[in-house]
Amino acid sequence: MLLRTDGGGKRLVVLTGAGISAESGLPTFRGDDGLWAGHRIEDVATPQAWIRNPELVWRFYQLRRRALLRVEPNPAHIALARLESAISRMTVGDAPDSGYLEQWEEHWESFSNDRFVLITQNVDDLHSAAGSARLIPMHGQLRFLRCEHSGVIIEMMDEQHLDPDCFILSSVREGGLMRPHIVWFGEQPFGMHAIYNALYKADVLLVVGTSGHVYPAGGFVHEAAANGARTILVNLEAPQNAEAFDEIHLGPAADVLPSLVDEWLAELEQGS
Ligand code: BJW
Repeated sequence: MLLRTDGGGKRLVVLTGAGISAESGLPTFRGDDGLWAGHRIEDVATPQAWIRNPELVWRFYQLRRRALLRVEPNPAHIALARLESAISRMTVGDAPDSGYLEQWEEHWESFSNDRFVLITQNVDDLHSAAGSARLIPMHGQLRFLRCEHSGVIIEMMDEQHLDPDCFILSSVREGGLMRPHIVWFGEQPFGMHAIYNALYKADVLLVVGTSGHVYPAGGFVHEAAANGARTILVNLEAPQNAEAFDEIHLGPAADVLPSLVDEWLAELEQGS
């Protein structure tokens, strides 16, 4: 039984990447039609790029922020939300909608002992839209901007916030800017304490739609396996860290994941 032991429930940690949002119409990073086509990664996703050419970086992220307005969760996001509501026992508060990073870190810590934690590398918010609550968006969120001087994080998705040709000024220091609330290469991902805490306690790690190219997320499967977790992958093709998984299901996540979740939930119900 995947999610049940004689003594009670097992702990499930899920890690998702760009592949889970592919069928919602968002391109992955390293596919043929990947986001980086037309942009060298170091031109848009590093703090150095922001300093060197803020107009280019701003435009790149403003177009992606605008694209959020026309995408919806697909059956894979919805399957994970169903799984969470079936197995989570603890109550969890709402994520902050503005404030400082510490407030989010506190929120993520509050559910790292739960039976379900969803870690996503995605910045698109489709998991929240599907109803996932125990969610750690480790690479940031497109719908927020962050003041580069004070660090305050604000949701800014109104029409006047989405202009690719117009920066939003920081209210703290003259000439300062609001930057994308995104983890760029060389920056520390968010929620790492809550993430490692969850990984060390995981009985099962389910990984969906990620190439394993980017660290630290590419190493989570090794961390969880070293602590005895069963490791399961759902991906379109075998990624570079495929040998680390106990079980692999190849195919589009929106096709594969809903039936796997149905199977696991049926097993749980039979056992209860
Ligand atoms: C489907 C599908 C379908 C398609 N269904 N599947 C040398 C060695 C090791 C590490 C390093 C190194 N040199 C530098 C580093 C560190 C660096 C790094 O990893 N670099 C690598 C390039 C080598 N990492 C960092 O700098 C990170 N920070 C860090 O390490 O800080 C130190 C620290 C760590 C921990 C504690 C304390 C300190 C920061 C990484 C930031 C990543 N940022 C990005 C961009 C920002 C967000 C944005 O603009 O959107 O995040 S990069 C980009 O890659 C994005 C993604 O979240 C991330 C992962 O990509 P993902 O999701 O895997 O997408 P793809 O496209 O690669 O794969 C999609 C997969 O889906 C494929 O396998 C498809 O087959 C599959 N698929 N359709 C199912 N329908």
